[in-house]
Amino acid sequence: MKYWRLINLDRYPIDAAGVSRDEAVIAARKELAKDGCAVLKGFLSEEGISAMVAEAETVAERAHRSFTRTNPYFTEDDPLLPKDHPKRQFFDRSNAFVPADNFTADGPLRTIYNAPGFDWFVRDCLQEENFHRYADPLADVIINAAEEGPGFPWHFDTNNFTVTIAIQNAEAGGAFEYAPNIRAGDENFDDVSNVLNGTSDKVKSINLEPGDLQLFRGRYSLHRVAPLKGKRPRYVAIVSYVEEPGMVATPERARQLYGRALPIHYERAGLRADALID
Ligand SMILES: O=C(O)CCC(=O)C(=O)O
Ligand SMILES: [Fe+2]
Repeated sequence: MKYWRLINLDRYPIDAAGVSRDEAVIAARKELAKDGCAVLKGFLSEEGISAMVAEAETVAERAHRSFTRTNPYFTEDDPLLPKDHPKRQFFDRSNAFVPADNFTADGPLRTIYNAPGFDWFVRDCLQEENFHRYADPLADVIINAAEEGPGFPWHFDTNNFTVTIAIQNAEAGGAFEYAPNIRAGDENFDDVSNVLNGTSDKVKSINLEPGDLQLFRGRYSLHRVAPLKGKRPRYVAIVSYVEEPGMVATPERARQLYGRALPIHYERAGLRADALID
């Protein structure tokens, strides 16, 4: 596949230095500075969207499903806190991640990821100093295939930013909702509580459409994917970058999210153990 047919290069000329590329970067930076979220509408072409839907449908059955109950902080319950504290609010979460080794080099997802200028463009928008591709062969590019159900409940991300490409929406529901910078100063548990119980006026809602590229700083902004309805699954591609070169997941995390771990996960974990002994 040819990247120039999949990406809307007229609007986002990521592969060519010049004024229109710079304008796209500046527009995204402005959105990110405002509330930590930039949506680059129509990043993919119509052909790009169809190719991504077709690829998602082909690999969806290979998704690894996992179910957890989680609070917004991904921490354990703390029985010393009052019952209504946000750290004690647990929600059902179901995940179905298609691991990265299901995406071939000539398929649309990897063609977009490997498009000349793609990494550089994303990095330039986010203005990140330390920016490397995730070296995890199960997780550098994945698809989240979400079916009817609770969506992805309220949480703060543990990573600095997330890069996603919307592929297909559910029949109903699935809005991306977020409370911008709600804990940028302190933890702000009162406001967080209001979001969790549905009484906050600080929540923004966006409807991502197939082909949109989203850059989101989720560490300080409480967010969720609203409950999903209908037979059609919601497909989102997630492209991962990290702060240090060569990083991979721990074997435990790989098994939890992708259902298996590879020799590289064990090797790295072993190396780390050796380093500790030294
Ligand atoms: O599926 C999405 O749109 C984003 C989900 C999310 O918040 C995350 O992966 O941390
Ligand atoms: Fe998130």
